[in-house]
Amino acid sequence: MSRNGLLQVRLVAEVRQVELAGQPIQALVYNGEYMPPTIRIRPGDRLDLTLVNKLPENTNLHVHGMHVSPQGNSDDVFLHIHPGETFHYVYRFPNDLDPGTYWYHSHLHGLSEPQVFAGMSGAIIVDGLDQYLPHDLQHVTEHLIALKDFQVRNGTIPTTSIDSNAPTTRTVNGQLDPTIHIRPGETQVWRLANIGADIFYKVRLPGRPFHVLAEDANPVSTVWSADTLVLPPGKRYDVLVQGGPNGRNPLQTLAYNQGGDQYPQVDLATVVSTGPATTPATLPTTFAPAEDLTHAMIDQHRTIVFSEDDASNRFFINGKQFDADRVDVRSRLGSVEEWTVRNSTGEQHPFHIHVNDFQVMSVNGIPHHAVSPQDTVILPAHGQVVIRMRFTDFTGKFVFHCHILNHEDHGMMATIEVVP
Ligand SMILES: [Cu+2]
Repeated sequence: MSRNGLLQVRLVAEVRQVELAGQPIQALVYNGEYMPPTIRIRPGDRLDLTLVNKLPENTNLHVHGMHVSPQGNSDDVFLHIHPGETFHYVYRFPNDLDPGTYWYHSHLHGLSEPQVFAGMSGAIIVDGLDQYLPHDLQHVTEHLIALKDFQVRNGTIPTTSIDSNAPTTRTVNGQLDPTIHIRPGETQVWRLANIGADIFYKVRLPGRPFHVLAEDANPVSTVWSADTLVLPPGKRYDVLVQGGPNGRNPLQTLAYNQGGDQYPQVDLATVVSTGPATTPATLPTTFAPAEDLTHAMIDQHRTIVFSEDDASNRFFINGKQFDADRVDVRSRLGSVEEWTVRNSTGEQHPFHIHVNDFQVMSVNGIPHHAVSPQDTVILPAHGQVVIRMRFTDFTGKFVFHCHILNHEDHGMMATIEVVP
């Protein structure tokens, strides 16, 4: 928790033995923990983050979803922090930073999948969603539900030849099937976040719909409800959940076909509804102000194509593999662009861009009436998504990429430079 607008955090990246699902496993972790500290800040805060690299390889850090400068010692994923090196990040978050759930993780191209898969990711919560909630729902009990999966090979989480389609163990906050308590009729805030490397979740709590307050830490203009929420890697939803009748209810991830991988149904956690029943609160409908780019003047149209070559395990954006020294897209500060992002492959890819959020306008030609911006969207197999975004506040070079980190490491990332 920040004090007087400043939060100081120290993260030590190292190889450590941790206990996962009751067994000792070698992992790559921050501060000795598979589920490292949750960073909690407010809009306008400064975060001074010291990253100590005790790994035998390079690493770096990305604050996913943050509207913050990509330059200097801020959110620059082109940095290489070498073994033995200590680096001081300083993030100056704007006063209008959106409240909700974000996350941090290693973003070193070529090593992002193994480092995140072996444990190097954690959650960030920006306070302030309460301001949009009715008075009786402010300061209700909240639960972070951070989703990660792990596999074990010879007592170690594998960092080479990771098979995202192999049997895997799904965890919630680093725990196997933890218990979440709620009273019958009680309303809670749940912060769902997929902070894993490669796999998707399709989350359901039978009979208890999720009422979405924010998508990718963007508060919605109108609260929407869903029985299931699909979270590709990188995705977050802040939701309201109301407790069901006394008893136990599994929080599940349902079977999901990503097009390449097939994920089975698994129970993630056990929700225990217990205690005196309360009358469920009336849920909000209209929520927060959200910018709508539907009628914006478009300064630039672009087409972006995601493709892959299965035989060589290479992945491309506009026919090219990632090159940190190349600028693929140059955009003007303050301009609004419309991108048609096409997926020419037979599997889904979650498109993600740093620094600025985007508004989804259509999916496969069907208009999408967005109630909030987002920073991660699934590109359907052999399909396309049209997005609009405004490049505000920050100049500099950053990236957009597929958030299946295996694909990102193998080339499915490109650079964008926002210029004055
Ligand atoms: Cu991909």
